[in-house]
Amino acid sequence: MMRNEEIARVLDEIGDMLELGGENFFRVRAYHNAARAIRDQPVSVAELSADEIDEIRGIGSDLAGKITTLVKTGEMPLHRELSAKFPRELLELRDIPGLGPKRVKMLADLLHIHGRDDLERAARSGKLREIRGFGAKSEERILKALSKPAAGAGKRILYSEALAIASRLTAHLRKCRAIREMEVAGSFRRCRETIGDLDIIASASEFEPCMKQLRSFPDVAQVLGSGETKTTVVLKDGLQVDLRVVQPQSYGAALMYFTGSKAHNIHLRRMAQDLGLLLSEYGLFRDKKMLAGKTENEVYKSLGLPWIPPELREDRGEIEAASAGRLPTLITRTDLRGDLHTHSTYTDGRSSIEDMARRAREIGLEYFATTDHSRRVAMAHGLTPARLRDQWKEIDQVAARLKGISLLKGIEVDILDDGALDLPDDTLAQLDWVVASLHYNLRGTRAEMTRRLVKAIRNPYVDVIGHPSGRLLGHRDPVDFDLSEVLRVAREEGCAMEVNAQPDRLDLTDTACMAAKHAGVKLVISSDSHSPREFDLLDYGVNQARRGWLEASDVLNTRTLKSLRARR
Ligand code: DGT
Ligand code: CA
Ligand code: CA
Ligand code: ZN
Repeated sequence: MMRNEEIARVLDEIGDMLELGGENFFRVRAYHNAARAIRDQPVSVAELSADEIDEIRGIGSDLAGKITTLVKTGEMPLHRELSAKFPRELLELRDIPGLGPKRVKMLADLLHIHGRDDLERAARSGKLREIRGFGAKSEERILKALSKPAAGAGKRILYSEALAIASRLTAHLRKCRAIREMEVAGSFRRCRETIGDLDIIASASEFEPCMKQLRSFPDVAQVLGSGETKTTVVLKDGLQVDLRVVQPQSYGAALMYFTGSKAHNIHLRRMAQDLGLLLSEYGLFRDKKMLAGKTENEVYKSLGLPWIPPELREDRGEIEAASAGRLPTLITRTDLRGDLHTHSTYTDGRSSIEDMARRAREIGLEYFATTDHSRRVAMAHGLTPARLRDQWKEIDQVAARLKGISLLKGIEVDILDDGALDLPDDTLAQLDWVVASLHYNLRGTRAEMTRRLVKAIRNPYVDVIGHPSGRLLGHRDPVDFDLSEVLRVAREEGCAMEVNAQPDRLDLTDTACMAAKHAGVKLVISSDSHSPREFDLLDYGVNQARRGWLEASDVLNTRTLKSLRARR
């Protein structure tokens, strides 16, 4: 069964190869749009009928038929035809920074370059600079890129890692007195789970001092370029940072443009065109007259829209919702009243229940559940019913000592291979809160994994499925299961889905949150804390929930404890 990512990759390759062949822009874009639409699907496209694929926004009936063929046969005739014409080695040149399909085509046509070796030879012998649009600088840049292994290119870092770097970097930049306003834009501002590079936008009275300030950041390993309005550096850990400085009257427009996403920008620009206007990173213009640009608010307003939160700017319907006055009121961290997935020293947590409780109270939570592992998770000394009863005594003692926070007795019970749970029902029945999670044998078939999850959801004592996909960003692929079926049963059983806030989990994903909300399933944002400090991770879970269009009412742990209890 082909995964969505595999289907999308084939479509992207077709788009790129069509572009290599000089095909028109609209046809090229149709394939890239379709690839994106498929990546955004929370359900497996391979299981949809041609008619259902046709209904996906961004995919026409012609493409829907081709995708069905691809899924059925594992091949798409057009892809095969193009692959014969454009060898993989040539296609992969498009991934070299500064190239892209259009320029690769020029190199192939004019210099007969068909792979990395050809390209390196041409760059070394100074042949590249003879081509329009290339210079000595681009030869240098390309040689540098070629010196790194192709596979290492495009490595993304976790949002949490980017946040740590961005905080130090912006603190350094703010020392520059010329800077007036500044923000980290790009995927970082949209709070994507991983970040490719940092795009910083600033407005300033004088530009050069800002550039100098970035170049002097202690972690800079290399300055790739530094001009009047833009400086690009690579930090020691490999992360690239672009700083763009603009005039204050363009700050909002530049911030908007470089926040993206690209798809959001393209949609807005088309809207502007329909109004007879031009939208760019400099502002919104009618003929030569600037209508807006100083703030984002002003630009959106001039397009007839309310300001759109960056987390929504993915062209997943936010522009339509904004036009209709139906943007969601996104959940915020302060909406959370409790945390319903935490660990203690009884299993793999690093702190006592009391220390966890004190910290939870300190950050303003009204309640939290201790949900240690069940016995099967032997590596973490998972709890037997007897040890669980010991834990309840301790919880009662801590609760008696500590005022101002309510402690819930919970468990993170393992979902066994047949979908049964790792503790007997009469034990689960005595708990305040039951998280059920998959931890072992995650590589089952789609049907098996769906059946396992469905069976766990059917258990009347399960309140929420923990980190439902089991993925670890950059390390472990998600479990293959039928999300729409799981959501359908969860809705029936009143079982919630977790948004696990651990920065390498962020599970459910943003689009899966959207699907859950759409299916009428409630969410729970949980830190899965193993120490008091980790309650702070809740922020990342909230980010992910916001990207999934969630409002406070969609999330159970925004409720008071009384209303949460009434639900069971
Ligand atoms: P990343 O860095 O891969 O995590 O993702 P982004 O979204 O930060 O992408 P990046 O750094 O390539 O570009 C930053 C923003 O600049 C992007 O979100 C939208 C805007 N942008 C970049 N290229 C284009 C383009 O070709 N057209 C339009 N309309 N906007 C673009
Ligand atoms: Ca970026
Ligand atoms: Ca960038
Ligand atoms: Zn856990």
